[in-house]
Amino acid sequence: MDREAALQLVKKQLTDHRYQHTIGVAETAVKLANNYGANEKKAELAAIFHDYAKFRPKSEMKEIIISQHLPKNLLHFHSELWHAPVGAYLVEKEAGITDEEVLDAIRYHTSGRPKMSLLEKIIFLADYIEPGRQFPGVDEVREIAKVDLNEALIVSIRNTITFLLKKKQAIYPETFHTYNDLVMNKED
Ligand code: DGI
Ligand code: FE
Ligand code: FE
Repeated sequence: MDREAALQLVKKQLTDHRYQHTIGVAETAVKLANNYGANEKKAELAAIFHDYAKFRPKSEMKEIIISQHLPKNLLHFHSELWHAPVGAYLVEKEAGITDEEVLDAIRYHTSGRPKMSLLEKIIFLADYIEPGRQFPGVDEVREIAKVDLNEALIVSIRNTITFLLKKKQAIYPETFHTYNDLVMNKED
C-alpha cells in the first residue's frame, strides 16, 4: 500500500491532533530507518498505522483481546496499552496489511518486548520523539537517538516507567521485560 492510500485510511480513524502525531511519527521513523539501515517503506507504513485503533471503544478492544486470544493480562492493566495489539489485528483485518514485520512493529509499539527487531525499535522510538512530543526529557532522547538507538530506547522507557510510578499507575510487565532486555544486553 502506498503512503497516500495508507494516510487516507488512517485519517478516518483519528482526531486531527492524533493524525498530526502520526505524520510526525512517520517522518521520524523514515529518518531513523535511514540512519540505522532499516527498510524505509516498512518503517513509514508501520508508523502511519501505529495508532490506528487508538479511538476504538474500550468495549470493542476488550472483545478483540478475548476473541483473538491476545494476551489476557492486558485486561488487568491500563486500557492505553490495548490499542497496540488490537491495532495490529485491525490493520490486518481492515486495511489488509499482511507484512508480519510491520504488524509486529504496530503490536509492540507501546510496551515493547524483549528482542525487538530493528523496525520495532524504530517505531517505538519514533512514537516517543516525533516533533510534536513535548514531555520532560524528550530532547535528551532526541539527541541520543542520533547516535545510539538502544540507549535512546533505554532512556525513553526509563522516563515512561518513572512517569507511571509518579502517577501511581501499575506498570505492565512487558515494559519491564523490554527495559531489562535492553539494559542487560548492552555491549559495554
Ligand atoms: O499512543 P501514543 O500516545 O502515541 O503512545 P503509546 O502507544 O506509547 O501510549 C502511551 C500511553 O501508554 C501513556 O499514557 C502511558 C501508557 N503506557 C505505556 N506503557 C505502559 C503504560 N501504561 C501502563 N499502565 N503500563 C505500562 O507499562
Ligand atoms: Fe500508541
Ligand atoms: Fe503514537
